Amino acid sequence: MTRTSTRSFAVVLIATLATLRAPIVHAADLIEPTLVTSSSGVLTETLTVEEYTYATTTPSSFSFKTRGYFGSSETSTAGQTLSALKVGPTLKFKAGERVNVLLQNNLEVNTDSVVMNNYHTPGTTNLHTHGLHISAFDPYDNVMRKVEPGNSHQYQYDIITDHAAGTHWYHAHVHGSTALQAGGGLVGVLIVDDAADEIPTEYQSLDEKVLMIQYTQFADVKIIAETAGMGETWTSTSTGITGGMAHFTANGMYAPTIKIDQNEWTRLRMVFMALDKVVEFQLGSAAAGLGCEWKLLAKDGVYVAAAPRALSSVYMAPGNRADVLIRCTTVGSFTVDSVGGAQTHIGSTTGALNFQVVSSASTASTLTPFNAKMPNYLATVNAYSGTATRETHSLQFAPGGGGGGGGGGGGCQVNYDNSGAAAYTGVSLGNLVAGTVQQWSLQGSDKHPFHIHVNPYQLGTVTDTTGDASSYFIAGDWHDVLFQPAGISIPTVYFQTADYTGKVVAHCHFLNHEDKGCMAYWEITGTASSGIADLVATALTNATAAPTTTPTPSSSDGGRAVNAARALVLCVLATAFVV
Ligand SMILES: [Cu+2]
Repeated sequence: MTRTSTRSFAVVLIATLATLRAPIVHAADLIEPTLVTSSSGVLTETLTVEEYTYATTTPSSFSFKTRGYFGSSETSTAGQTLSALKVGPTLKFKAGERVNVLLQNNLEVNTDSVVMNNYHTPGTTNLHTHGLHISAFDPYDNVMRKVEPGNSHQYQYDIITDHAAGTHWYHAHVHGSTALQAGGGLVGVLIVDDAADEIPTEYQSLDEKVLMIQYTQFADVKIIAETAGMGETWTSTSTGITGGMAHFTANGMYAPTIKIDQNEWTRLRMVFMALDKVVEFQLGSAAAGLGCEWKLLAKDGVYVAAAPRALSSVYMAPGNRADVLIRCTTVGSFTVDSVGGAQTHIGSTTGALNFQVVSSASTASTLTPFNAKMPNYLATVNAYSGTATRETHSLQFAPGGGGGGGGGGGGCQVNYDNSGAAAYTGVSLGNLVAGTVQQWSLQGSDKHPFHIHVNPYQLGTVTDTTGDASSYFIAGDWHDVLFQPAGISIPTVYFQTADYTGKVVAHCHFLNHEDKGCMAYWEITGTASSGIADLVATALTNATAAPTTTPTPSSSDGGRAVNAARALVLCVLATAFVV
């Protein structure tokens, strides 16, 4: 394994015997999480879940006990005090490779017991690979798996040979402790690296920065810990935490300076996490004077068609990713701001992200628009008219279930196929047959972000009345989290049940709502195949030409065959599902 550990995560240790006041950090430069990459086709890493205390003086002064992922090359800071939130190592690998992650749970022993659809067992954890198109069976992305305090679990992910390149992330996902753990900082970034023939080489060589953007709602996380009867153990509530302390961090740092080179495009791999807030980012007022522009490259780890696309606002709900290209022609500083709005929840924040354009001898150049290579499972399905079976379903996030930080109102329940809204029961809501077109109508995704595991979905018709000519949401885009901002309507999404059988989990990605019962799952049944016969891969093309209508056959499916065989075996071996 190769590591870029020379830039180990530069959290500043504060002597625990000294005062709790952390050193004031004036515009520290952004530091990226430790990068762990694959070598000879294999990535091996241990993620240890450890407690630490985050102590900051900006934007307000407080300390907060929380939890983070520590990689095997990082110094354990268990029990220490840090001036930045600890973000897990970035795991970067390619399609066709094997990823081994040993999850070591060093959390405190639980003092409570499971209470269905309420916050419970804060010490129990697991790992979800949000956005990866992989099996939900052990040892893959089985979010029903529980890793108890003091225990470990070996995950192994064989990434199929035609897995699309993209930006994804990982986080804890035990129903009942997800909001506390992921909302408290148990997050890290996953990158499926570009294949040589996936996007133009001019894009592969761009500078890029990982931006794990968290809007941490400390007071709400505290209340969740108190609900589980472990407020003091989990968050040191005696230090006093109020709602006004919620703030943005980038890679765990408050308001770091993100340096980009003048005249050069930089790729930002943005991942957003908050408990139950969404954000609309726009370039701040200083950007225009510096000749700054940004363009959209990918959403939720899938390249948009005719990339890069003109961009005004970046809309992100918890769990969303946005790969954005940014360039300025003049040296100086500018911000990316969170703008207010009826449904953006996070109010106006100038300087959610802070950039500095550094002098460079480069001259500005243009980028050639392209349509990325797309694998079978991402073949256009939203206008499918072939002979494959079409299953039509509806999913409504209906009010109910509580779910505010303190368990108050504002939550949701899943109403599937008009069966009546109900909280999660731990029972499958039905079967989805492998190799079918899934056409799902969504309701309530203007209040609750819709997330589904295993297969991302393609947007159907989009109605955008916001007046944003570049519209962030266009029919045909792929998402795995969808929150409709005010003025935008996306009633139907599509996907094909390709490559995998087994559980497919869907939930509101306001994770406090999920813990409170706004979650469901289905079983994909039948025989896993590479997908619907007439929905097949397309090659990289220049976007000035129409996307090819005579798709290129997909490459070797060795990885898929291995996965399918493994899934069948593991299906038999899988442990019984227990809530
Ligand atoms: Cu919700």
